Amino acid sequence: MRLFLALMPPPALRRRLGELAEWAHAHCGGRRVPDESLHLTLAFLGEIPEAQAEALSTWVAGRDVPEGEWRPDAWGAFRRPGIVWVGSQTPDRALVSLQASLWHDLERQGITGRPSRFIPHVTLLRRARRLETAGLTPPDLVWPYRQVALVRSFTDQYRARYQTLARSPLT
Ligand code: 2AM
Repeated sequence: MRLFLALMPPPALRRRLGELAEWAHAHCGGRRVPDESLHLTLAFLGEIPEAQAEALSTWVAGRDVPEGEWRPDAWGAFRRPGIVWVGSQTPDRALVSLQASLWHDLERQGITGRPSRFIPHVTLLRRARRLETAGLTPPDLVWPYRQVALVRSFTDQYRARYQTLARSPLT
C-alpha cells in the first residue's frame, strides 16, 4: 500500500485552507484538493508491503513528536505536476528538523526515498492552468501541531483518498 507521513490540519485551519484553495482555484483553475484531503507531507514512503505497514503503524503510535507551530506565509507552485501550494518563504527549522528525524527512523526501518530537498507545503490545486501566484494575497496562517499521522493513499474511481492508519501519541 502507498503510505506517507503527514501533519493533518486542525478543523478551523482546514476550513481556512479550503477557502484559500477556492481563491487559488478562481485564479489558477485546475483541480482543487477537497478540504478533507488537505495535509502537509513530511515523508512519502511509496509502496509498502502490508506486514511492514503494520510495523510502521506500531512505530508511529509510539513515536513522540515535539509540539510546534508552522506559519505558512507564501504561495508557490511546482511547474511539472501543475501544483499550487501554500508554504513558508523560508524553510521552517522545526519542521525541517522533524522531517529529518522521521527520515532517520524510517531509514533504520529499511525505507528509502529520502528527498534531497524538503519544501514544506500544502497542495491546494493540481493540474492548475495558471501557475502565476503573484496576484494572490499572501497567506497568514498559524498551524499548531502535536501529532504526525501515518496515512494510506489510494485512488477510488474518481480521485485520491486518504485513510489515517496511526497517529503519534499526544504527550
Ligand atoms: P504533494 O502534496 O506535493 O502532491 C500523498 O500522495 C502525498 O505524498 C502528497 O501530499 C504528495 O505530495 C506526496 N507524494 C506523492 N507522490 C510522491 C512522490 N513520488 N514523491 C514524493 N512525494 C509524493
